[in-house]
Amino acid sequence: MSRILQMLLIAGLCLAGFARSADATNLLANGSFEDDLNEWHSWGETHVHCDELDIGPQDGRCALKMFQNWRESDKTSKVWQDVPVTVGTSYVLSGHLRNGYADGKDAMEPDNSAFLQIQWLDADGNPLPDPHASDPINHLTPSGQWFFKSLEVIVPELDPPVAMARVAAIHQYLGTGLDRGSSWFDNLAFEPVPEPGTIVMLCSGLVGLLLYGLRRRNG
Ligand SMILES: [Ca+2]
Repeated sequence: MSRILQMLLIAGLCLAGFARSADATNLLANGSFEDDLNEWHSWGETHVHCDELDIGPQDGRCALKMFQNWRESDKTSKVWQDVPVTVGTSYVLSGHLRNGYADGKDAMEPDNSAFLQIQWLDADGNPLPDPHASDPINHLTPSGQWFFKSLEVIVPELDPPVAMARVAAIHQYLGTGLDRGSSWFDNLAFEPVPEPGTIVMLCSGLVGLLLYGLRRRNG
C-alpha cells in the first residue's frame, strides 16, 4: 500500500472517529419518559401520558405533561436529574416541547411558560448562581406542534467549584390566579460536546506512529 493511500485511510478513520464521538452519549436516564418518571425527581403537576389518541409523542410511546402547580404556593412544576459534570467542558441540553393539544385544547393561557434549564451545583448539592434556560414556549407558541429547543453551556470555574448540573424541564406560572394550559416534553438529552482539538491530537499521533513504523520497515 502506498504511503499516500495509508494516509488517506488514516484520515478516513479519524473522520469516522469524529463522527462517532459527535454522536455523544445522553447523560440523562429515561430522557424520553418511556419508563414513566423513573430516574427523575419531580415537583408539582407532572404526568407521563402514553398511547394517547389525540397527542402523539415526539419519540417512543410516552411524553411528559405538566401544568400550573395549583396545589402549592410555588406554582412551578418541574422534573430534574443531577448529573456530574467536568469544569471547562461544554454540554448541550436539548429536547422537544409542545404547547397543549393539536386542536388548541388545553393550550397554555398567559403567565404560563415552559423551558429547559441547567443549574450548577457544588459537591454538596448547593445551587450556584445564574441558571441557564432555553428559549421558552408560552401562550404565543402554536399549539399541538413539537418544537426542538437546545442550549449549549461551558461549565464555569466557580468558588466553590461546580460538581454537578441540575438538568430540569420546567413549567413556570408567574401569575397570581389560576391559568389553565399544559406543556409537553419529550426526548430530553444532556450530552458532552467532544473537543475537536482532542481528536485532532489523537489522529496526529496515530499518523506519526504510522510514519515512524513505515520508516523503520523501509529502512
Ligand atoms: Ca417519549
